[in-house]
Amino acid sequence: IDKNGGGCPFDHSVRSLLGRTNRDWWPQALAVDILSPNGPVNPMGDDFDYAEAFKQLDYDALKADLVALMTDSQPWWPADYGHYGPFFIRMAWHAAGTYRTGDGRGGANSGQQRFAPLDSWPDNGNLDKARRLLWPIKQKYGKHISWADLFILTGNVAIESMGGPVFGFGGGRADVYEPEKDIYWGEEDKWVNEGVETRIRPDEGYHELDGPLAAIQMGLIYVNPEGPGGNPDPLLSARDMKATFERMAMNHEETVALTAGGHTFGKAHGNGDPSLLGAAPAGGDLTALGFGWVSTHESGGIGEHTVTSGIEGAWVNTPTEWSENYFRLLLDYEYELVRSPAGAQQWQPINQREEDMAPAAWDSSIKVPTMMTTADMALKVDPEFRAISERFRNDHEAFKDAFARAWFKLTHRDMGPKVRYLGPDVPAEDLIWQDPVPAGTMPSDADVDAVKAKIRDSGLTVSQLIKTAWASASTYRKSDHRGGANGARIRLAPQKDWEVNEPEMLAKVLDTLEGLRGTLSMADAIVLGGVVGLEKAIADAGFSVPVPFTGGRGDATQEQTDVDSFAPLEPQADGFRNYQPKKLRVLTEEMLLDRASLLGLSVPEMTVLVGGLRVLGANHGERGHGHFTKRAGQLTNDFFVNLLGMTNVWKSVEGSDDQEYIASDRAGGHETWRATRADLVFGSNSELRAVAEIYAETGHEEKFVKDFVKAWTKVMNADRFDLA
Ligand code: HEB
Repeated sequence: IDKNGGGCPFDHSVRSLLGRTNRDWWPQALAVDILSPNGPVNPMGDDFDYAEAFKQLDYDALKADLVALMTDSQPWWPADYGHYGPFFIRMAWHAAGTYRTGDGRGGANSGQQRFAPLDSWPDNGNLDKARRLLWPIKQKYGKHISWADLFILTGNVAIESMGGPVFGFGGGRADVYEPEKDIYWGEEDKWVNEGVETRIRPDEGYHELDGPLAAIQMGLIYVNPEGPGGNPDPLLSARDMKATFERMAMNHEETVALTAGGHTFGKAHGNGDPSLLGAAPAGGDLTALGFGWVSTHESGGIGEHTVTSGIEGAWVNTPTEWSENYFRLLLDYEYELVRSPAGAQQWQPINQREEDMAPAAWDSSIKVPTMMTTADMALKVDPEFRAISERFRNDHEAFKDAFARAWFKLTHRDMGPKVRYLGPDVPAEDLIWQDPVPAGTMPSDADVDAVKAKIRDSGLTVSQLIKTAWASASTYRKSDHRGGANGARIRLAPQKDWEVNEPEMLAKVLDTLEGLRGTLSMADAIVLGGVVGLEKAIADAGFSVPVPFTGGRGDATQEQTDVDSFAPLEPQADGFRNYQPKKLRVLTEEMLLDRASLLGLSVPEMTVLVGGLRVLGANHGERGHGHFTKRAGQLTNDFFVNLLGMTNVWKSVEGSDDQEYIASDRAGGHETWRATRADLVFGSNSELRAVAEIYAETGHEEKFVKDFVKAWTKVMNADRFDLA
């Protein structure tokens, strides 16, 4: 959490894993989740297979309906210029734009824009109307199209319907039915429009965004259109755009292409008094049925009088057609700072020719000046952005291609490998950010058995085999479906050099496996090594529990691996391996919980894995923390038995800053064990203790082994989308 942003807007004390949550923002919100223990929230049930349902979708009919919807203006929310296209592009961009590389969370893949806090972020103003415009279509196609897919597909259709370039579309984003609970959006208790501080403040020593965050103020997708903290300085805005878009996996060229391409369409809304707007949806009136920002303006604050960002006007003279006008107007005119009717700071072309003015959104016979936000001005004023802008202006085909590709990446970045994409518009070209893995072949049982026998005789220890398999598979994160054992990227840069993976030991194990893997891929051999290690540990403990193995993984090459883009997957801490090189702002046990969450583990799965990994000797280095056993290498429940009994008295090791603990025998006083916070939490936290007790109970020795094998196998196969 430190690595991807050491700066923090407050102090350097411990912060909570989740920061400010929905309940903090809206204490009065209905606690629907008290029903969660009574059954799954998803009304489609566990058997529902979205991919299957999507395959039966009449995709062309849906697209045709979306095209028709673009110009079907509704009186309750009239379309600017008679075309909803720009509005829907903003909806799709904001659905995808919350993605951040640091933890892979955010993004479009579960349709979170429907839920708090996102539905009520100031930056998502009035997008509740966009979703409601789509409802008749969602209703019509039902289970065959998820909201999450519909947001993105609608954005694509909008671009296409206005003549813009589109690279492709992949479906496959299954909906969820409750807000994400595992995501950190920041600690601040004020929104951007309530004057919360901006997060990058080099003058005060805050050079970077905190943790995985990718927005500069609470409630923004990326940057404040009026400039950092409302300061209309285009150069500072450029600085923040670079920082935030990098965290969305976009380089500076992609950042320019996206912003310019997006603002080739539509307008900003600020023709009225923003103080007349009501609460955001999560705090909205019951009778508004989910609508927020209801205006008490005489006209109802729609059409001409809409207030969203507070900025007013179109960027170009042709806001519902793809064109070359954005860079032309940006670069050819000088701009002056003005205020919109809502009081927002924006930039207006000086001496604008009438033919370069935009039609009024509500009456095309009226001409109004165009505008640029401070963020747009960054593309003109910042020297690096300026060079890119000029190149794109002079080479429109290059701009088109860059926009189409960057949009595709923006909207698909969190979908994981291409095997997860569905539908007829999936582009054939492989893209490096998809982390391509060549298809593997399913090895025969005979081959698997032969390799197993060789691994058994190789001299590799249980600890080495388990560490290597864990290191390979545990990079997986369900947030953006990246990482995992498939591809065997553990043997490539950057993973092979990560400190958490103990590079020297790892290289030796991989070298040995390489020599005996026969027809198996390395990715399979690594996981099979884990199976062999586990089977030995189980047998040595006196049990006979089989360990399943499903081969068929492929091996990626270094060329198929973007070293920079894999860097954020490096664990800053891994409680499963008792790895934590330095104290972080988030507690060790919270980091463990976070990793378990990204691995998609339940509480019992996390618990049984930690207990098992400790006795198998999976700790980073030779640290004996949590190694509560005298029978090393046997898969026993000793971790739980020794943690929960009253034999030991624990205390913090002096000078360890509450990172290391030591136990002494209550009666004899001699040292017994050492531990970290990631060990002791299973005794101290009442919920974890309750589960730990199950694994310590007499009669549950074999259950422990079986549960461990199951959870282990789940991690090993977490990225096997090819099997589905
Ligand atoms: Fe944007 C709109 C800002 C990026 C697309 N934007 C907008 C607005 C603002 C902005 C302020 C207005 C709103 C209202 O309504 O009021 N953006 C911005 C910023 C940024 C951006 C600051 C960063 C730099 N965009 C972007 C992107 C995209 C976009 C990337 C895509 C691609 N937008 C857009 C659109 C629109 C907007 C399309 C229009 C909408 C309508 O028309 O409704």
